[in-house]
Amino acid sequence: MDNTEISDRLSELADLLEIRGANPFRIRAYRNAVRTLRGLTRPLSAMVEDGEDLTELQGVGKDMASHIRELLDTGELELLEEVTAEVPRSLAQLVRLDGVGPKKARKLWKELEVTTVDELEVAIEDDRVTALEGFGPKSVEKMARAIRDHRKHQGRFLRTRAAELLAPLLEHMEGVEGIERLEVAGSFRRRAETVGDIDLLALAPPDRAPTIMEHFVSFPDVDRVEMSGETRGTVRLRAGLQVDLRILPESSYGAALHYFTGSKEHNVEIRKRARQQGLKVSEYGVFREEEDGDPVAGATEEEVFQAVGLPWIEPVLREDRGEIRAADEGTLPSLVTLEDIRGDLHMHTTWSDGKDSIADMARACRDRGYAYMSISDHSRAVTVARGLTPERLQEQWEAIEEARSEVEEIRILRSSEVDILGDGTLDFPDEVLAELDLVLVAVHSHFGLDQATQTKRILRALEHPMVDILVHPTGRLLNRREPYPVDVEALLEAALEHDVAVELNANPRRLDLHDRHLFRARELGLRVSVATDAHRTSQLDYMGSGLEQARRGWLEAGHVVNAMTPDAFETWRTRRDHRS
Ligand code: DGT
Ligand code: CA
Ligand code: CA
Repeated sequence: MDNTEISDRLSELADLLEIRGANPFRIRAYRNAVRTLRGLTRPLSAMVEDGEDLTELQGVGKDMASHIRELLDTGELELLEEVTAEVPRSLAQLVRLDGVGPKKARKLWKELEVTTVDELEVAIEDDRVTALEGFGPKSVEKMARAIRDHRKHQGRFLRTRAAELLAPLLEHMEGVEGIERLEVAGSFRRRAETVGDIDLLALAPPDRAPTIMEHFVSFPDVDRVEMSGETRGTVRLRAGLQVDLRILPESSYGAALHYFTGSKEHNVEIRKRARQQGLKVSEYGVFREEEDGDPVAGATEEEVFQAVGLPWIEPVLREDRGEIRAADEGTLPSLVTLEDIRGDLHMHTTWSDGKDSIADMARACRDRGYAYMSISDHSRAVTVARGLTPERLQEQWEAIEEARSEVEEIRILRSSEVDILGDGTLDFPDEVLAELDLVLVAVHSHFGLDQATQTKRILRALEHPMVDILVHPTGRLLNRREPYPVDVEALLEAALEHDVAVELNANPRRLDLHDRHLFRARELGLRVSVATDAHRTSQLDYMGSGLEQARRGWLEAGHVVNAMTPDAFETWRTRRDHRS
């Protein structure tokens, strides 16, 4: 272990001890020692080897010296193990955020069960942090900023976020002459949920390339230019997003568009297929293998596909999930679109943690051309979201009645996002569930159960005969919270057995189910509800990102519950005896 690792470990220990509530003098002793260690110019390991007395160092006492020796000898620290058994280790990371000291971290942990940066971000967004004593709006804003900074230089961007960052750049590029086509390829074009970087392709005459490149790198939001060649440039935007630009001639534009759209796995399969036909596919075009003459295709993507005997394949399908074979056999899916959508079956109002009224949501759904919708506020167990008691729920039904007469053009269903309790039972008694038009169920707590227990818990809920839809089935938050450990295959099979639909939560931060699981749901013949979980009218627009995800999962209108005509939907909704 080098000095940095040792001081990091001791600093972490000090943070955790402080969060646990240790004596301030003891904490100060740790911090003083850490300061000394960070300033050392010689390795501690060498000092120990030379037999030096570490307690002669400023601020290093007997305890600290023995910690250091223990770390050097074993690479571990017993005391740290002991403390982390009680205080979640991730809290030490939390206190490293600007504006979150040990006291605040303790409070976040004890009162909101927040232990990670991810969870803090969610809590801030849900307005749960400002409700704590000692957390003013200013200090919370500071934390939010610290989280953004923390994220900035790590990992992938939500595609929707990348789209926001990209829009001004695309507009900027309109200001230069000579670009005949400008398209975003890569994972962005495949509508992946997150993107690593942006791959921009411009079709332009070669003599225009230098001016175009210059214009590209001079975009005001560029933080630094990583590379700027003749036909290829790479910049990093201030927000941290990397953008590649390639300038291409007409003859190879389609081949490059295909190549850089990927996925890599799809490309590999296309090249294999081409080789069997004596062809070679590259980013420059499709060539006959034995000759090195002109390409047989390259100007358009259609041409490239055609050259290998295939119809054009939508980018969302290019993940090597059987799309090439389906294209070959003429069985490519006819993917669901926004025009197919007839309703939205998951949304919140001011009755729980939503920001708009029932009537506002109803008008907004009507304006989107929907024929039906369901109001699904939280049930009582979800106290942080002000879940409804059965009494409040009944009051809400009166309010729904009023909204029905106010907004007549749309059918408003009484629903609820009923919490699945720790043991898999539901948060409302059957008498209450029986009065609902549509029962959604979801997990909001006990994320830490082991996989077998979690799966069993949810299966129990699915077995309940009044359940219609399992919403956000894995609980994940993109880039922020992993799914809870659960056997998704078992969930899907149980949903099929009990005639329960699964949700594709369209919130771009959730997109839960994952596209692979949607694909599996389709295979099993399950029904999927693509729903926004909107907490305000504007979020009803999440439907678009949900549909991109649905399309990546090969879903057609026929698989989607809320693509049914109002009559068909009614038939499905009332498939159970208890509901008329
Ligand atoms: P990302 O950026 O990580 O979200 O994912 P992509 O798919 O945009 O990947 P990226 O930016 O590394 O490359 C863009 C496309 O270029 C990729 O989807 C397929 C193609 N490509 C890149 N490297 C290779 C490669 O080594 N072999 C093949 N066949 N294609 C590649
Ligand atoms: Ca990319
Ligand atoms: Ca790239």
